[in-house]
Amino acid sequence: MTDGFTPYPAEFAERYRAAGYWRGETFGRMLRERAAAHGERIAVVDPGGHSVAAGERRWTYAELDRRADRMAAGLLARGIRAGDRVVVQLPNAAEFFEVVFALFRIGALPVFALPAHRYAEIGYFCSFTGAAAYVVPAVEGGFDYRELASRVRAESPGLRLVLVAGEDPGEHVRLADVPCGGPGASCGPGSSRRPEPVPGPEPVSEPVPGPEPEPGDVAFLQLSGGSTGVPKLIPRTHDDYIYSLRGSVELCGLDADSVYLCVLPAAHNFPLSSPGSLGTLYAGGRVVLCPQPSPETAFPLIEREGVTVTGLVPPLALLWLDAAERGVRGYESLEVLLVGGAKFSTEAARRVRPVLGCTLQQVFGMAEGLVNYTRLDDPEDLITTTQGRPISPDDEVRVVDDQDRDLPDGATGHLLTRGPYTIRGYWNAPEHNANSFTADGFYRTGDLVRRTPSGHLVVEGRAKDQINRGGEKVAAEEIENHLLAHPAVHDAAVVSMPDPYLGERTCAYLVLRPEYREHPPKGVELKRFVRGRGLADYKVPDRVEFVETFPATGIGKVSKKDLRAAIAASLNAS
Ligand code: OOB
Repeated sequence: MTDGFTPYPAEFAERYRAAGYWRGETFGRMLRERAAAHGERIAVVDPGGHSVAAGERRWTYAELDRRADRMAAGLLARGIRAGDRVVVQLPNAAEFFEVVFALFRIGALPVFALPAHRYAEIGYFCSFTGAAAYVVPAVEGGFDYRELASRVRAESPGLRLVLVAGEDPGEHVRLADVPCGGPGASCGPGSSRRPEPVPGPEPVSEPVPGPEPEPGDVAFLQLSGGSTGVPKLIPRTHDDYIYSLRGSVELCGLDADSVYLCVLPAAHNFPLSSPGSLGTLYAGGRVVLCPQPSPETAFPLIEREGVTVTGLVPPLALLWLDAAERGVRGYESLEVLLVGGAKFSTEAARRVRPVLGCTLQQVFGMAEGLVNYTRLDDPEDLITTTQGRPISPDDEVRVVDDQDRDLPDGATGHLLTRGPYTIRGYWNAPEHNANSFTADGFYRTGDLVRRTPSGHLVVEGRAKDQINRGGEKVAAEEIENHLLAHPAVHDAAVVSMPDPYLGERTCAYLVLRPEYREHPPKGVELKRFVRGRGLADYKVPDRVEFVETFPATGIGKVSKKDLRAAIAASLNAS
């Protein structure tokens, strides 16, 4: 499967194999091996209480392995093939793993959508990837994904199959009716039997028919936080991603006794792989799915399941710290708390050990590849003031000025990176690739960093046109395009504004068309307009400001720097 994929140059691939980073593993075989080694151990705990399943499920490695096989057989029977793209948009439910491991085994590529995505994003993912199938819950968080799926399907001719996890699939197919291939079971699109209860541990089942994916094949498409008009897709291979899992498992101290709480949306790169649920499964540990990130939900689950490690974005870490300080208990078994996705303030970082009694591990990663961790045995000072250093000795990190000239340690510049688990190109995006990668294959992260003498990186800011809303990335241009579709809007510039809780929120500066200036639309109306275009909620501007003209830079471009300064000053004054 090389369509749209920029391969690693042969000499690099050879080097990464020779160094033992790429070991020829695939996700399908990884699960098979874990099931063979310790089939009876619990792999996934889903406490239920969501629309996919009311009750608790505890799946052993053998059961997850068997379910993945049966789901794979059922998907094959319904026409899903190697190389097909399948948009997966599931809440933190056990079925997420059943589906993605089934797709990994077939060699079909999950496209990892987030539960917050709506028509604008999903419609784009389906059409851009030519997705063959789309997997959703029925109704979750008050939102009917079946209706979204019907709308998207009507406009995506390639979308052959919508699978609904949960009881009432509406006009679509119930996910639970797909698995087949169990003892004596029929297998085909016509089979609508209820799934048999899967009995306890039994020998691992037969492999799925068809050629197995190769370790160098693309395993899935992850989403880029983005800074352009439409999101970009990130092709990750079995070899490269599994290496990042192995490295993360080691640096985060995971083993078969680790219990990882998956608090953030399971499909996001951070809770998926840093070390995340896939790292935990790689280590043979236990993944506990958290249906909701509040301390009131998470702490009792940590206590009950003996959770040892979890990952949070900074706003959630603050919420947990505050709850613990108020006397809410239950978190005591936590040994390591990973915080990343956005900058964690030194002040907050210093509270982690005294308040939660565990080791903080800062993580500065990106779905495109490079992941930095503070080490568990780093001095407290490095843990609280830096965002860590790369996983791999072969992660090449350059800090450069505007002309791509290398800067010395201590100077702030653009972070460029290349290495054994960083992509060489976005999927099917030659024009973006020309801007996002240097000629010799370094990825331009868009982050401004400084390197300490110890090799740790400190994130100082961002050069990309993106707002980091508590770890959720908002591409300014994407929102500007939606605002420009409003009849009253002549021009739009979306910038970040400081926020004590999320770090940043979005502010949309608008220049109105002359005929609307006397009676401008209300801010809420514009927000409603953007939401009505089917945009994920976190992308709807938090604030709308009207101006007559935009401040300009020396060469006449909109000066977002001045707009950011203006909104920060006005917030300070109020
Ligand atoms: C993670 O991945 P993405 O792809 O959602 O976002 C990547 C971007 C980075 O380029 C950087 O701008 C920002 O998110 N970021 C941080 C950060 N961690 C990520 N900025 C400051 N401090 C940090 N600790 O967000 C992601 C992927 C894997 C692991 C962790 C986070």
